[in-house]
Amino acid sequence: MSLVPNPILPGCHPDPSICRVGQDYYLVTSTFEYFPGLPVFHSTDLAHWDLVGHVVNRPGQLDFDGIASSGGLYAPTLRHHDGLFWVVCTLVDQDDPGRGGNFLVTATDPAGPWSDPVWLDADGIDPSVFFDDDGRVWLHGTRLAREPQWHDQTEVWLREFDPAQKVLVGPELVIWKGAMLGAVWAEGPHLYKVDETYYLLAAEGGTEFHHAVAAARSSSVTGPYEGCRSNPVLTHRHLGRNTDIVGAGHADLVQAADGSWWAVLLAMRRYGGYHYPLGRETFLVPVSWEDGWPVFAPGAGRISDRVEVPFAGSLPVRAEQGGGGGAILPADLRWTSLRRPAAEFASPRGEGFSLRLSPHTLAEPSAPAFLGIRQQHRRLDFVVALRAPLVPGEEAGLAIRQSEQDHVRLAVLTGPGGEVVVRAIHRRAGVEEVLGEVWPDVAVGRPLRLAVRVRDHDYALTVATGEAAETRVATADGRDLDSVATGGFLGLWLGIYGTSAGAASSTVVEVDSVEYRPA
Ligand code: 6LW
Repeated sequence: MSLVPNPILPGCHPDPSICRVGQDYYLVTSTFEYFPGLPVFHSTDLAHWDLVGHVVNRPGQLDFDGIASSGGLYAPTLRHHDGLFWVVCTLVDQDDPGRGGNFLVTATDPAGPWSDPVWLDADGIDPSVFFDDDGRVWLHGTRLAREPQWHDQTEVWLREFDPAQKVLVGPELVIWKGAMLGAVWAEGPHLYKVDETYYLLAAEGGTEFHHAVAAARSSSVTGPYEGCRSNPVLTHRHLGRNTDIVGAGHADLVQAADGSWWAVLLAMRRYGGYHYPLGRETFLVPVSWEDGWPVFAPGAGRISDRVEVPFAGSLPVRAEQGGGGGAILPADLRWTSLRRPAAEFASPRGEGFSLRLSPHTLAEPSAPAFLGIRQQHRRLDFVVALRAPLVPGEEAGLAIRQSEQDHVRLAVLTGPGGEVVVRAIHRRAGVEEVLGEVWPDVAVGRPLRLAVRVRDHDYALTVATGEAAETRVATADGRDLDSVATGGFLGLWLGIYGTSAGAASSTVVEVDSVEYRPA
């Protein structure tokens, strides 16, 4: 018996989808505009998860250029069938609905390589795939209701898929519109077959405070689907906004090798008021069956911060799960850039990177020189040692990123007189405000240590030279940066960046090390 801490994947890991192959579990989550996209995690006990690769890791697979933050890759579904892993997902461009769409990629090894996408003739988001035991394959997903009875009403469609031709075939059916009258955003559907009955899970209420999981069943894959009388089968919305874990929804089921059932789902850890800078995280709950219906977190009815997984081992918690801490080496799979591969501007060097400045800035939906990792802890130190031989007009440093429009930079600049300036800048809804500035007494290009020391909602931004004590430049407030304040779907990223702000540049910033330490 082992008590496993929830969330199983802390930090921005929304929309989890899971499958089992023998003794091995695999899980993917949404990544929006980050690259590589759709991390693949592996576990043998549902408790310890290793990041083994990404589904989207070649620029030729998908084009993210110009897709604004919180567009990009939405809720993927991961399944395994006949020796092949399948991911179906949506590429979303909120400014250009004609772009992107639903697609399928496959791989024999979940760590990759994954195929190029096959585009599916289906609109909406949150596609899923179900392999029936008669050999038929069924795709389903969510779209705005064609004939809505209320605002933001969605419907779950179902259509057969021909795996040989890789096309949708036959009639399209609408099988679900939500459990509650007036429910918005019935989404994230997944179909299963258990004991000859077809089950549909779908989220509803929207992926914020009112999120919920609903269940329905049918004797036929095409329906009609009968809602569970216990719906919503899991939610935290009735617990109020002061509860620790909010927004529970978007679940996927898996049967463990020992026959027990489990669900992974997203929820948010709120603190310091109704804010959750860590974003939507992946949690685990046990599931039992009663009267032919799934019971989520039996006896508790809610996500707990520790979950008993009888077959879980007592291995140390992995870095991906917020364990350990220390230098994040260049080869660490947690590094992500924006929209395109980091290799286009960064080269590994020792414990860090040589970072070539990009003319793009963090304010553009392009591929700025940015490399970051998810914030996974309420309290942590993120420390960057760098040398930045910048000319006036260029900047490089540390960023706390929500989006193009909302982020905080601790920027190193070279002033007009050739002096080093370290400036904390908050870009809030697209408007920049200087939070503070210091002038370290050091020559341009000499070593600097930039840090953000996160203590709940205080993000203290500091600079130090050599062995000297650090100077606080400013303190940013995480409550201004989380998606409750800014909108969008993301948690915060902490990273390094460098920009020549539109100009051509041959400047290279040497990032000697980056450390992430839970405090
Ligand atoms: C999405 C939808 C959702 O695709 O959030 O939790 C959207 N639910 O299902 C993006 O994560």
